[in-house]
Amino acid sequence: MKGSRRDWLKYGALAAPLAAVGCIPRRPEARLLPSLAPLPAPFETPLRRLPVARPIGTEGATDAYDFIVRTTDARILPGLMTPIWGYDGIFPGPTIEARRGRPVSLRLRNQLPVPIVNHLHGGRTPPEHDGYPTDLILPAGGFAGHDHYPQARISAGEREYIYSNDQPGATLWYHDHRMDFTAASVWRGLAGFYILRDANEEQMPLPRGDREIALMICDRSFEANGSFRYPLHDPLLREPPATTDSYMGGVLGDVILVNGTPWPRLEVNAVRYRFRILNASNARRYELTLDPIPRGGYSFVQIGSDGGMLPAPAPQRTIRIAPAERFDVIVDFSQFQAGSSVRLINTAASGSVGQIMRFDVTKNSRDDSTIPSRLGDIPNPAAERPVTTREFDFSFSRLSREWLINGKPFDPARMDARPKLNSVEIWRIQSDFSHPVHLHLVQFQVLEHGGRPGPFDSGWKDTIDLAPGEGASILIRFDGYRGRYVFHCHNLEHEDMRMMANFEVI
Ligand SMILES: [Cu+2]
Repeated sequence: MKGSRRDWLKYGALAAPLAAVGCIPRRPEARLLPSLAPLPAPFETPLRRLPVARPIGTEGATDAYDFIVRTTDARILPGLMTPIWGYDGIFPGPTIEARRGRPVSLRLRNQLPVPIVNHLHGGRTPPEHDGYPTDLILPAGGFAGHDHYPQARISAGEREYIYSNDQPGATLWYHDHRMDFTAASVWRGLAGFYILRDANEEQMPLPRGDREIALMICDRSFEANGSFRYPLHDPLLREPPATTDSYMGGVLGDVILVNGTPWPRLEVNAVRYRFRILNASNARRYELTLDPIPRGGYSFVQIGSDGGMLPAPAPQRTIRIAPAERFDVIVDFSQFQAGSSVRLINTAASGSVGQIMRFDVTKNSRDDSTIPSRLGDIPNPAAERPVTTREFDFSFSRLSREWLINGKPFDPARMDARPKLNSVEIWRIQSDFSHPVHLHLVQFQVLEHGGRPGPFDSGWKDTIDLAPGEGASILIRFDGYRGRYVFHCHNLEHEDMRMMANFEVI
């Protein structure tokens, strides 16, 4: 990494004066795409509880689901209709509730006009079911666009995914992963929760039932007619690239949706609630806190992260959440007066995107929930024996105008790492810019993030957000399955613009 870091500094030194005289374009920042429709007033619409999918059947110990992926009109803005792409025709998609040790079979029937690929984010999934970007499900009605990639595995119209659920309980999510087009497909609605439960968590006296709520936060922009606004290069999403060149740094919306509703409100009793927070945005990061912050100084007690329970609860004044990350938190509304309102705000931005939703504390109530002092079992990283250290540099190429890993654009035909099954490795990742780095198959532990342990890095992670110029070391055990997987930046525009690479567990 030292060599490439020096190279980067050298290029940086060269590029700065050249960029100043206009010879070399600058590294593209994520950009706001303003809505053309009037923005709705915040806190008028109640938060939607996301519907839980019902299995269509049970074969042995497997729960089977069958979703039609199709276009429908959703009512998101007042008085306007928004055409969405939805799993079973809804956005967010139906929540899948799974149990550890009990596999799920998910059949997707593609009635969209474009190919789809499904990835269970955070899942330890066999490679053929992981949603490799070129494992396309073509539209049932046929497809006239780009579907030829090296080593692509094509299904016509529909296919089944098997999720083994052989991992600790966690807040996972499923979303589209189509090669070159993930950003636009997710923006249109292809994302849903996948809640994996286990016995350890179920015996804890945490808030449950209607006091355990999944919150999918994402930003979107709207055309004047209410449809989602996105800077498409090809309006039909048939030929790459999907996103216009001027937005290759990432697309930011000006409307915050929580569970598909702009700036909703939720009535709560003055007791503890559990929120499973997911940032499903393409490129936006949030720094979340309550306004007002309770007198004790902590908005949240974090109990879990991407891959499940933390070892112990962690009080947090704010939480920084990058695209694809999850935070499992407890909010104790008994710290507020009945009759008062508390906003969930985003201190990383101002204006419309500086607020998320509002809680209206209605009345006092009995609370028999508690937060256990010990939560999950996380092995001590010092006891692991890593067999190798690999280095990956995430940076922008001014010459090719692509987002690259170790100087190379994604190539399905090239293998970038071959870790051995059941081995432990350290990956040292380095960034030129803001990149939320995600590995498929594994949950890892963060050894060091910007030279020290980060405030949000304890527990199991599958996504780690690097700030500009920042590095991190992560400890990974490659258990589960042999086969080919990807790792990539989860800024979805960066991912589509090639910031992705392969590893094969051998
Ligand atoms: Cu990135």
